[in-house]
Amino acid sequence: MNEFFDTVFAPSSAVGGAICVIRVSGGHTRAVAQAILDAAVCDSPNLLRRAKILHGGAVVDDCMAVFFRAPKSYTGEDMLELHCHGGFETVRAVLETLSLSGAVPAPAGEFTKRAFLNGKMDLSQAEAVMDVINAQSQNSLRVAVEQLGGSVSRRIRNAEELLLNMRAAIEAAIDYPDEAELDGSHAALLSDAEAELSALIEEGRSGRVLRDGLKVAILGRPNVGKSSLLNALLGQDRAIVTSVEGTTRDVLDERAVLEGVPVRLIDTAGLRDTCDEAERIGVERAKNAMEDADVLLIVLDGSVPTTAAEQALLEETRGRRRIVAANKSDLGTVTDADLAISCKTGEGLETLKARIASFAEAARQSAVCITNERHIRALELALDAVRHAKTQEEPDCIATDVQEALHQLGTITGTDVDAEVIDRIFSNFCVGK
Ligand SMILES: Nc1nc2c(ncn2[C@@H]2O[C@H](COP(=O)(O)OP(=O)(O)OP(=O)(O)O)[C@@H](O)[C@H]2O)c(=O)[nH]1
Ligand SMILES: [Mg+2]
Repeated sequence: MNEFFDTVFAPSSAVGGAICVIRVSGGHTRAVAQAILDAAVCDSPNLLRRAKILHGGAVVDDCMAVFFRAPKSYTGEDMLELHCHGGFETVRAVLETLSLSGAVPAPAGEFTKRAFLNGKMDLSQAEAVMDVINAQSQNSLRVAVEQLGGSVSRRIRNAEELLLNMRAAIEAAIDYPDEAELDGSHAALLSDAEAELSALIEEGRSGRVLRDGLKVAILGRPNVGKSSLLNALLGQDRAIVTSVEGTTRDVLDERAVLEGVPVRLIDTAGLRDTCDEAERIGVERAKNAMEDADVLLIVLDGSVPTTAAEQALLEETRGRRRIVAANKSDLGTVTDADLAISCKTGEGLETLKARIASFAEAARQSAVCITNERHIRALELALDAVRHAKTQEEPDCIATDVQEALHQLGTITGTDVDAEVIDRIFSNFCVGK
């Protein structure tokens, strides 16, 4: 039993639909197909054929099956896809049959991991697979599909070439100190690499918004209507609303799409000094959410004058990207704010949505390509190394820094990455992908 350790299987579509696709991949795929199918599907690769899945002579399911011959498959290995009936019991029986044939269940992300390890795609493309599946808006889907096509590696190629040229020049200077000297043109190469990396990081910061959503923290003193606003923006009653001050204690983090922009709306506990333990922790969390947010949505009760604490909050957040909204306009407006709104009548809410979405405009308009936090971090480390290289005199020291920058770029595409990092990335995938 389980003698085909290299050959794995997993359902690749949700169980419970009309049809479930179960994938098998690995060196013993043919043997598995022969053991469980009544038709010789491996004799005609890439052709979907009707076949019965058999177990001990009994028919488990009547399905469609297709064989892909290595290396012309998703994983680069021999692969079998079974399109069987999607009912829970059928899928369970087919998986059991596969298990008894000697194949083993695939861990999360195993198929895409094998595709990466077999050179079918680079690491940034493999990561884009999950971004395609998880895309929250048309824009993030478009970018993820481009990344799946290799846009990230194309985008960093320029920086990589500048660094490779730099490395060649330094190596020449080290090997032939009499003939090759490091001159101004080498310093210029480093400056060009610095500019290129800075631009990529800037792009990534706005691109991250497309992928992970614009983080909008809703802040204000108790009872101004923060939770009411969250519900109004979501179009559903998610947060508890009462007339009691201090209703919200925990941080609520909800996804929405406003005017095509994926947004994470974060409702927080009303900011005030309090002796209540749970509420105090809530206020602490609200402050953390404020630090972390891309945009602050500060809610005032527009029907009454602002308090000293609100004035302090407005002062404290002056330099931040923010919208100040005076709620309860249905009760009259006595305070000055960017916008008067009412969660009760809906006044100003459409304008508010448009204002929130406009903060992601840069990401929507420009041809963003880098969106992944891991990639942005690697670019930042590469930039640190290049900046460090600029302060160095000795060719050896410059060479070390340039090599470090190249290494960081290599972690993005996966040409230069630890097994541990690879495992961590694929463990976030779903089973069957
Ligand atoms: N008239 C009027 N009442 C509102 C409006 N928005 C919210 N309220 C009321 O204000 C009270 C407080 O609303 P919440 O949404 O719970 O306020 P909050 O800011 O989340 O309060 P905490 O969670 O305690 O910080 C409730 O009674 C709401 O019905 C509005 O636009 N107009
Ligand atoms: Mg609340």
